[in-house]
Amino acid sequence: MATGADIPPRVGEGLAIQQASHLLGVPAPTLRSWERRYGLPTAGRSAGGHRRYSEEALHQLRLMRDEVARGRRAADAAREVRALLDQQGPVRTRVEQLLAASRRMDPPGVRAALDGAHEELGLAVTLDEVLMPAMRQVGAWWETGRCDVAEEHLTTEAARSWLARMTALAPAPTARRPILLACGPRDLHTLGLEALALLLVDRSRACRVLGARTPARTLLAAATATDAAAVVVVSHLTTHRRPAVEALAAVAETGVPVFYAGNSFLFPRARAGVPGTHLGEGLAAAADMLLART
Ligand code: B12
Repeated sequence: MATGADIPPRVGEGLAIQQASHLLGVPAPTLRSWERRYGLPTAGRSAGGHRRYSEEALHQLRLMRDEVARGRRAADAAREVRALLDQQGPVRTRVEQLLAASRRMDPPGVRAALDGAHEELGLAVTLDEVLMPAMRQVGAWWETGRCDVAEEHLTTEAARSWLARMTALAPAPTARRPILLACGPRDLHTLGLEALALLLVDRSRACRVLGARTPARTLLAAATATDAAAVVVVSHLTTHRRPAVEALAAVAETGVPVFYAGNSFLFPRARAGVPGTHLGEGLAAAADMLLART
């Protein structure tokens, strides 16, 4: 039989469970258990009754694996993945439009997808349900080698330029003390922060985005210089959490209210002892909370 180990598996015909397990780095018993308990994925069967994993099934399993790797319990991870997969209608269409533009390395296409989503669905849904899930998908493609880093960079920059354009068009802020938004001292992931800023300025709230890798002393100086009403710190990688927490603590000591968000703080144990208020996962809900409390 021509099944040498050096011949890459042809997914088109559906992979056997051991091949899928090897490809994804997930043990076969775990794959069986996810299918049995959560119906993820519904693998097809060969004529002999053996599981066969299609491209779509592998995609579902990667999403599941990544959610579990982020630290979610399998049942919660399955719920998240199911919600993403079950998304229908205009939101799904816009996500697909954005991802298709990403695949073509077409920044104007990415911005056009966001324009269309904004027009059809409004700003909050565009950011929380179109842009963020699409970016997560691009990240998963990059991680699994399904796209080059150039595709991720072009998509990110297209999204950031769209956010910048929308921010520039926002109404003049009402004269109030600004909210300062910063990444932790070692964090480069600014997109969530910039999207939150857009939601705030769209509602006439003054804010200042200090951006990537903001040192604690810079944050402190800016909070004083601008007489900030609140400070938000975002951190994405757990390895960068500690300096982010130190920055939060430095500001909190001055009495300015501090808020934080990002994957570094996704789970309750990562929030233990962190000064300030967790903004949660959703951008629109975070904007609501900040507007209500400052
Ligand atoms: C774009 C991107 C980059 C860009 C960022 C550019 C920019 N200006 O933002 C660049 C190229 C710089 C980058 C660099 C790196 N990245 Co990167 N990146 C991404 C990518 C594709 C999108 C990030 C994004 O904006 N996501 C959208 C966010 C907002 O979604 P989310 O993470 O699911 O966030 C949820 C919550 O945490 C929360 N949240 C997050 N942010 C905020 C903000 C606010 C205000 C609120 C309220 C909530 C909130 O809400 C979300 C919804 O639930 C992700 C893929 C992904 N899964 O996200 C990888 C990803 C985050 N990056 C990753 C990695 C590994 C890196 C690098 C270490 C790569 C490297 N080897 O150099 C560096 C680290 C840089 C650093 N020092 O911080 C990993 C992190 C894995 C992990 N958890 O450990 C990811 C997940 C990719 C992957 N699948 O492996 N990256």
